[in-house]
Amino acid sequence: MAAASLDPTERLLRACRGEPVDRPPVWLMRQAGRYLPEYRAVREGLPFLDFCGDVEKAVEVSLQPLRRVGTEAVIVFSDIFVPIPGMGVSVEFAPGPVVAEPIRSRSQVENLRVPDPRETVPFVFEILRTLRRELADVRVPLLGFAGAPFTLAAYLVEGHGSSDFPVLQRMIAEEPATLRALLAKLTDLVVAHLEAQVEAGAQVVQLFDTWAGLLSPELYREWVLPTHREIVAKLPRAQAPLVLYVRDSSHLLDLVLESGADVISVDWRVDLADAARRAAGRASLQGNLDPGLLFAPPELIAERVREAAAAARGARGHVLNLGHGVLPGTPVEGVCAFTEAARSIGEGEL
Ligand code: 1CP
Repeated sequence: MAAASLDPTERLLRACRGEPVDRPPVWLMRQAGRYLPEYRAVREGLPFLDFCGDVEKAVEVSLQPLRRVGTEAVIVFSDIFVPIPGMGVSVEFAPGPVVAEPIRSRSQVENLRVPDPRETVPFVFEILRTLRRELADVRVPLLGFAGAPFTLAAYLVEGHGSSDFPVLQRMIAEEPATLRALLAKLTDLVVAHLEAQVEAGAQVVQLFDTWAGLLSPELYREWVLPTHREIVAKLPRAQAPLVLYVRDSSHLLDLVLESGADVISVDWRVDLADAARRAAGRASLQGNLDPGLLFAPPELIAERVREAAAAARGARGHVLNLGHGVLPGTPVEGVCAFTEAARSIGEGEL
């Protein structure tokens, strides 16, 4: 029984919950950003955190991809680091987050506050409320998001982005109690931030654990899985399903599935058909095209989209997306080819 005329909100919510749909919904991680000339125009000249706090501008850039590239969901424009200054940590963007005084000692962790984000970053919720009003007529769903505790900790401990986070790796080995205390505070912050986003109108929330894939299965089970399970348990998932994204997680998929998240977002290193078998009805899948594919000709993009949809057919639900964010410099036509191909998937093909 695949409903013929679902609106975009019903289609996404049903796909997340594993209920029948006419075709997979489509959106893209990092669908707002530098690849769009109109984003660069609005962003011009403002420090990144000020930009995230400017309600009018953040609403505008959140909506840009809807008009321009035919995405079927809007993700609130913000960053995983937006709630962090409220803990008492000063952060700058260059262009990624840079922490002037990395968190490496027990006393620094003890001094971190776990604020109510409604008080420290009220603009995030105002942006969400405004977006929900704007989207009501077109019935486009609104996503909220947060960085997962491990990924936030990776930047806080290292001080900046890295390909292998050596200071963090050393802390795992030598200062486990400090790291555990930091993860506990970040978990509380993430729960509070996502809860407040749902209260402000987010209909789905996504947790980004971009760097957890660095770990071996043993370390992931010890350091990451408990944070995911706690977040899954504490969020009002009947109201807003939770999508969990772990980049580079092909060696971790069974553990990621143990989180209990409604949707597991996988990257292009994961075989979707295999992931669907392993999920065995426990979770829906999201993904997983290589963002680099969007530089290819439209016919090739369309073919890969159809292949992904077919590969995910065994999953209880599938949300078409990339395996990571849209790359800066991606041709807008490539992004349009992706969403068009997704929208043209008919019931007959699936
Ligand atoms: O305009 C600019 O120069 C700023 C670039 C930028 C943008 C557009 C940053 C700095 N953040 C964002 C927005 C952002 N970040 C969104 C917006 C909504 C969307 O359209 O999807 C989201 C969901 C994020 C999430 C985010 N920020 C993650 C997790 C997802 C991922 O991409 O892995 C991470 C790791 C960050 C940190 C961050 N913020 C910005 C940058 C450049 C980075 C990456 C830093 C690094 O290289 O490690």
